[in-house]
Amino acid sequence: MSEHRCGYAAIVGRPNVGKSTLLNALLGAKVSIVAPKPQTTRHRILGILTTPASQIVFVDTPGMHSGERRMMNQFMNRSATASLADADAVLLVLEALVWTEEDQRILERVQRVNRPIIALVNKIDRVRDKGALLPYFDALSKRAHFADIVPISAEKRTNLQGLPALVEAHLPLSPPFYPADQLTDRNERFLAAEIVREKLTWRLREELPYGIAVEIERFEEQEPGAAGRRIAIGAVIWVERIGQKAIVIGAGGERLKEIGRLARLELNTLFKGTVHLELWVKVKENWADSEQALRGFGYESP
Ligand SMILES: Nc1nc2c(ncn2[C@@H]2O[C@H](COP(=O)(O)OP(=O)(O)OP(=O)(O)O)[C@@H](O)[C@H]2O)c(=O)[nH]1
Ligand SMILES: [Mg+2]
Repeated sequence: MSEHRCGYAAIVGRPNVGKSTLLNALLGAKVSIVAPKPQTTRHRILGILTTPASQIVFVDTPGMHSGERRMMNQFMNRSATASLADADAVLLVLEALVWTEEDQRILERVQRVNRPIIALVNKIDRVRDKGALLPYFDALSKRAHFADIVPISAEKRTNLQGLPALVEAHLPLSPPFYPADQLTDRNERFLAAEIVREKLTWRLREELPYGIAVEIERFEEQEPGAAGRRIAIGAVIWVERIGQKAIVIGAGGERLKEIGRLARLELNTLFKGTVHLELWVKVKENWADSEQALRGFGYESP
């Protein structure tokens, strides 16, 4: 135990680069939701990887972004920045062959905390001409001093095996912070709300997902049945305007029904049992600009 290492590794980067996909792949379990649209993750979420020699506490963060004026976006950016302050190592996730002004701004913010930075160049499965990666890595290595630069595909799980060892090397000697069987700091209630929001994000077009929050009003575990656990969940989907309510519900209630079906199926798998899910759609005008509403929905302002 004296050689045991434990600490935090913050996963940061632009929205949509694949941070949450990476966290889930590293853990071999879904603890953070994923969607093909930016700004999917809104909260700091821990993913705990325990081996005999170490415990790495990965911190998934909301994608850092600028240009959004809403209070929710400020909360998201602050939460990502605060995760940096606690980190023993930083995993900066990038998209292969892409370097934007936003990446540059994030790199500068990361450099200010003065921790080892591992650059993870993600989505290499999309790069047809692998030769194009060499000049990209070369340019990247000149932008900052990186402890490592690792090409990966979080989605295809390419080149992830060696990552924990690279991170471990930067962690202090310490006993584990969490029990060996704990995967995340978030409870099932939180995960249920997130899964509903994930299905909404996939099913709704354009801007609408950003104005949606999901709140679990009821989470009741009943006596287990023959098929395992039985859980009754009631969730409210909060939208910002009455017109959005109609869109979420869809003609004849079809869209909401489909979202409920998809969420329920996934929750059955995640919770290893049978979930009964009831969804309501309610309006809370401009909740994403209301500090009180944000706090009510569990947004932390670090
Ligand atoms: N082709 C490819 N797609 C990927 C890879 N990793 C993630 N994606 C896709 O990229 C999109 C965004 O993934 P997320 O994991 O939600 O990205 P994120 O960085 O957590 O995004 P935010 O939470 O919005 O900041 C999803 O459609 C993923 O399936 C990869 O290695 N290859
Ligand atoms: Mg994410």
